[in-house]
Amino acid sequence: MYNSTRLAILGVAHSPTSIFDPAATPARSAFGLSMLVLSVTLAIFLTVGGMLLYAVIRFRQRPTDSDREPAQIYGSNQIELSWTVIPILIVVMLFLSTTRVILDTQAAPKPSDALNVTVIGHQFWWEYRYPKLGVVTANELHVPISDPAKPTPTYLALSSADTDHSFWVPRLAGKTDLIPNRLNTMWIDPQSPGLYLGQCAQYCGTQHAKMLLRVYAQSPEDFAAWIKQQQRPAEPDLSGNAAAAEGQTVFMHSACINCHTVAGTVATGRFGPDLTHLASRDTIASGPVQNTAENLRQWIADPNSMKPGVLMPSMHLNDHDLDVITAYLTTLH
Ligand code: HEC
Ligand SMILES: [Cu+2]
Repeated sequence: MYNSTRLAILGVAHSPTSIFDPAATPARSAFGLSMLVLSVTLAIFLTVGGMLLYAVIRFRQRPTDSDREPAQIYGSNQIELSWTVIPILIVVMLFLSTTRVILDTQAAPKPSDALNVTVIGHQFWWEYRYPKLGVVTANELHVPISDPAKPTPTYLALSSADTDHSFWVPRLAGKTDLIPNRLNTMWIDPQSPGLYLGQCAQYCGTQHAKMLLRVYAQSPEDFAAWIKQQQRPAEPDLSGNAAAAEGQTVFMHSACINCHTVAGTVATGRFGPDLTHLASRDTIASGPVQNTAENLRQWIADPNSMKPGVLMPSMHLNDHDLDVITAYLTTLH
């Protein structure tokens, strides 16, 4: 029993989205604050509950009791003062600690060399733009890890293209909403490399549940290499790959280009995810689908079968066109 409870608690702590396992400064300070509030309120609960339990048992009615009410105490200044002053002190203490965490997180001065990423929420996927670096990608956010001795935080500027969404990667920071025509900001500074998961935390429509978040925290070298690769235009070498070459032609002549961008081509649509480096991503459809050739093909044939309510229509392509478009997309590294 003890062991299974312990395992359950450890399991929660080690789940990839556990708030009990913070891995960046904003999440860590929110975690510290919640533990403080929890311990204060737990102490109050135990004191009040304990006294109540004691009174209920100690002063319960016994068969030998008379029917008269026991003597009542009125107007003890000491008792009244203590139950007024102590709670006020507790509330002031909680207020000050909360204010400090809010200021530390929201009013932290931004280093001039901080990495800026613009995050745009869409039904039902994430657009990430690195304005100073000329990189645009979707669904998989890459950031450098931050060394506490020389912090390199990533600042996110969040907005929405349609309705409200909310960016929540519990191990990195609290939630921040993405609201149309408004710019919200937040920052993260993961300290160890790894994949941090999250989920859109504001109901935004049918596929809200499959609007997952993936943050790849990388060493400075790995991050620089990733940026360099994303900055390259998509120039797949299609000379030895007839299917992909044909797929490129079909793609460029179909409605795909109204919604998708492949940098350096006629495809400049912005309604759907940028596909310039699609093949460099682990997943498609904002997290729930592994980026394999079979999945890509099924996605293009009928996105609704993988993500019901999705805003990409089925283009009713024939098997041949599906094959060649898939072949083309898998070359977009
Ligand atoms: C009406 C606009 C529209 C058209 C036309 C369209 N798409 Fe999409 N596409 C989207 C949207 C929106 C998404 C994001 C869906 C989601 O994840 O919720 C998407 C997602 C994708 C993805 C997954 C990208 C990722 O990184 O998750 C691929 C691949 C894709 N589309 C390929 C195509 C191809 C190939 C065509 C043409 C046959 C096409 N799309 C036509 C809107 C469109
Ligand atoms: Cu959403």
